[in-house]
Amino acid sequence: MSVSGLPPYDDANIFARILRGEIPCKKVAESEHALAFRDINPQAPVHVLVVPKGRWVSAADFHAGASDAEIAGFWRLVGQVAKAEGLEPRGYRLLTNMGEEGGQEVPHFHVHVFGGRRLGRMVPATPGG
Ligand code: DGP
Repeated sequence: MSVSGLPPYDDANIFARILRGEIPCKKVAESEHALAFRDINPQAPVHVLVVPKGRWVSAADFHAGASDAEIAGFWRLVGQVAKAEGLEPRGYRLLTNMGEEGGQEVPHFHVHVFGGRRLGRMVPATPGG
């Protein structure tokens, strides 16, 4: 499924295990194509992860290979979570990390939804900061 250059999808990654119900999560919302749950190590008062149910590693991988219905279903749930968590119109941030330089820990494509306070700078000013 991965576009060239990516390692193969790892079915043992933690989000795959959450999707299979092998590991519990604090579920926020679910649709046919995506699951939203609270981050185990929240960085803001609201910190929700939204993951597609398919086996995708990165944003490029997901958007190149997933069906239009999967892509629409995923982003619709992201928006629904922001609204349901009371972040819209207040404000919030969406973020996706990819690969080593992007600081991705879990190799299953996901979007972080942060909110509930002023979030400050977009990216730390210093490398690794
Ligand atoms: P990233 O660096 O974008 O790959 O972030 C992965 C996030 O996943 C990180 O903020 C911590 C979170 N996380 C890791 N393991 C678990 C887990 O078992 N459950 C939950 N809910 N979140 C997890």
